[in-house]
Amino acid sequence: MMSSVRTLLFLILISLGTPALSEDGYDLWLRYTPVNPQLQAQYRDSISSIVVSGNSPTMLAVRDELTRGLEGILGTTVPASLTAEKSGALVIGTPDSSEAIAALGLPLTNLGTEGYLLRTANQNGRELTVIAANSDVGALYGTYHFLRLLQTQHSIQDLDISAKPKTQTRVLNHWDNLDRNVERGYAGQSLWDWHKLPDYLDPRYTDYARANASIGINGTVLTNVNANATSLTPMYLEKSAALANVFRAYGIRVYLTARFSAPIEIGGLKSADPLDPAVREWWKKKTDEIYRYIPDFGGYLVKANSEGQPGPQDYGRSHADGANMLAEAVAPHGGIVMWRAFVYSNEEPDDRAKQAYNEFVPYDGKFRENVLVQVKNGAIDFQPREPFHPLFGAMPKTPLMMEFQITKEYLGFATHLAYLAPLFEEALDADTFVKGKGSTVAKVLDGSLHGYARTGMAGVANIGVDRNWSGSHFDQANWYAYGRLAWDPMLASREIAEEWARMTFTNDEAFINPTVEMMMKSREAVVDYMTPLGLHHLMGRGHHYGPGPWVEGGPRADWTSVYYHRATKEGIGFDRSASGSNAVAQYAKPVAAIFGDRNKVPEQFLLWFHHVPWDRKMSSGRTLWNELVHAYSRGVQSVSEMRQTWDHLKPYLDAERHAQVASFFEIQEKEAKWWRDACIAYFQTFSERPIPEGYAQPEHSLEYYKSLEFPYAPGHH
Ligand code: BDP
Repeated sequence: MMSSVRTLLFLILISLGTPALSEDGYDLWLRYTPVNPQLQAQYRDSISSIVVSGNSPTMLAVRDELTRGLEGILGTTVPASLTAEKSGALVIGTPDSSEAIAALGLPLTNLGTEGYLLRTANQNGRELTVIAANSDVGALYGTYHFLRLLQTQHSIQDLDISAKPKTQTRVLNHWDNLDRNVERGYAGQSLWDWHKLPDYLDPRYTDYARANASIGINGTVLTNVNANATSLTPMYLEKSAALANVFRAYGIRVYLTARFSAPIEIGGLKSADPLDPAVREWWKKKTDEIYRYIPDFGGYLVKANSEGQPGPQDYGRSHADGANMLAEAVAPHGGIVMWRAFVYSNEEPDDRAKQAYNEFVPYDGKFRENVLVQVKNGAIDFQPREPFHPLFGAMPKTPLMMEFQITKEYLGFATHLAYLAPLFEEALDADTFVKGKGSTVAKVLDGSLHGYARTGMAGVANIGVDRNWSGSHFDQANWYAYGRLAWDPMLASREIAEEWARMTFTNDEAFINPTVEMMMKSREAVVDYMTPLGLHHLMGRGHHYGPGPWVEGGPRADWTSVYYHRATKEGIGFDRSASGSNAVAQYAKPVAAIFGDRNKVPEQFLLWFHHVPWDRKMSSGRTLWNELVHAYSRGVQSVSEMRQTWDHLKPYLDAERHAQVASFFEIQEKEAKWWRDACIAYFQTFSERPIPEGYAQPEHSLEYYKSLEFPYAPGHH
């Protein structure tokens, strides 16, 4: 009796699909699990052998990845073969390395060094699947694309796909310190085990490179923008060189941050004046030395004259003077300088949102050709929502690259689910109108709008030693989406979400649809419960954990919340229209006309650009105050819904990952409510209006929220 019940249970379980084995997230989106049996049979029919041409380290990586991937996906080992003599061969290489590919005469000329073709081809009656490129790295990218097709259960019959990246420099910026503390990092310590380098090469470095190559990332800045000159000393260059040696096969170049005062700190000079010949000579020598360690060193990333960092202005020189000095040093080696536009000063009385534009626009055309100016997506600082940075479109003669923040410093650290691709997409799709309608930020970045010779995108990494790399399973999606968008800024966030979810969890539609829906609304939920209607910079002081709309005083006005929300008894919001700071004038006229008019500005930016009376009627018919309460409440509600959705998805994935996401949702729900209640309680002291009927009162007093302290919140120093 018992045994037949057991058999029955077993059969039911089988028919439901075997519960997945426990997973810890380490494999990211490169899990290579079996696809459904029908497809598996089809794939096996199409691929009966692998022919990888060439034996460069990159082609060895191709062979390893394919072997590993196909074995997992097809559930069988696909033999490697030297020639494509049989039907069903999967041939990978370049016309130089592969006779079969050369003989096909494929249209590769327009694909550059990183593009590739995936083709089904016929050769002397044999059917082949071909991954062809002009370079080994192109073949590697093609390989990952091919594996992605299998992982997401696409047909590989009659393949005819060609792709190449739309930006050249696609880098992660690690804000990693030499003591392994990661500034604004929520996934544990830095991956770079500096102390054990260069002798011990953690196998994880290779997996890091694989993950990046799989999404087209081709560079990594190893060190924090708040830089330490020690990273440029021989001892550390040797360590960086060891990492570069691991990454090279995967098409990834190493970059370092350059501390502007390094000539003084490690060079023994009296000055770091960029026009001083001795200083210039020092950087040349130092750069030559770096290239001796790392022959394909990518170049420097620099944060200068910002938040206390040294820079050319310490000597009365300009950003262009500083950037050009370093650019001259790397130029003979083919390197670049990424000079950050994230500059603002408390001494400057003007609106912080205007300062980068004011500082940089006069220098358009004054930078050397191998300098890219790296601009954050918005004019303040990686807030949950910002209008696009007015510098985009305003420097036609200077290549601008985008800087996104993948680590969620302002969107709930690692525990809140906030899928960032919609945020990235919103910035990329924003229309600058500088050359008429359709002059999107994406077109600035891919170089097409202004004819930039150099292009790039940077993402501040969310990676650390946590087993799942990013601190949470869903934060892996942000790393993934960043890479995909750097490769092609026109991709749709929803498609990226689906692709990622299929590879990371399962192809089961019953899981995919609700999960993608949940991801797509997740960032909007954060905006709602933290900073709705254009509010910004309301977080706790220093560590940026939790709400702190009351933050005022201290060393700098532009590091307080009151500077940004400007709440009074009459109203709330920062007047950046012509009657206020006139930041709107930094945008092209058609944009300025919309942002500058409180009746035309999208409500999501209302309080970013305008100071608005509490009783103003919103499009919903509610007063501004009631709308604010409504938005904050809606954000909390959204999180509850996401949490419930996730509870229902339990049958579709392993218990380990499900449980962690589930408990993070509990944290998020609690913290969303905390944000809502604290902000409403605080803003109510200005609005002096009741919480509208049907909405909950804040759970605690304002004094309680203000009394909370978090001296050990992660990511702070
Ligand atoms: C801010 C971070 C700070 C960074 C700075 C930057 O709070 O830790 O150093 O950005 O981008 O958002 O330089």
